Amino acid sequence: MKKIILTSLFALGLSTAAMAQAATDFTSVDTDASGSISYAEAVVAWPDLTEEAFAAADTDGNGELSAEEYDALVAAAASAAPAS
Ligand SMILES: [Ca+2]
Ligand SMILES: [Ca+2]
Repeated sequence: MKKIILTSLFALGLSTAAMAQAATDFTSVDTDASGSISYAEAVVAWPDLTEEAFAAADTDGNGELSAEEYDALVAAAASAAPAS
């Protein structure tokens, strides 16, 4: 089901301009509003995110990122990537 929703989002064209301007705040990435970010949700905003990096960010190992875990991932990504 989740896969179908994500596919629909891509079909709606959210993958072009919206991706370039990646909405990476927690509530935007948590597309099903479950209060946590799954890997499937994360890769929509972070196409280069590997499962390994996701697992590393998931510090409590519950398979999803809390707002706190997600913020830490974003901060790490921001400091690792050169400013554009
Ligand atoms: Ca979610
Ligand atoms: Ca977690």
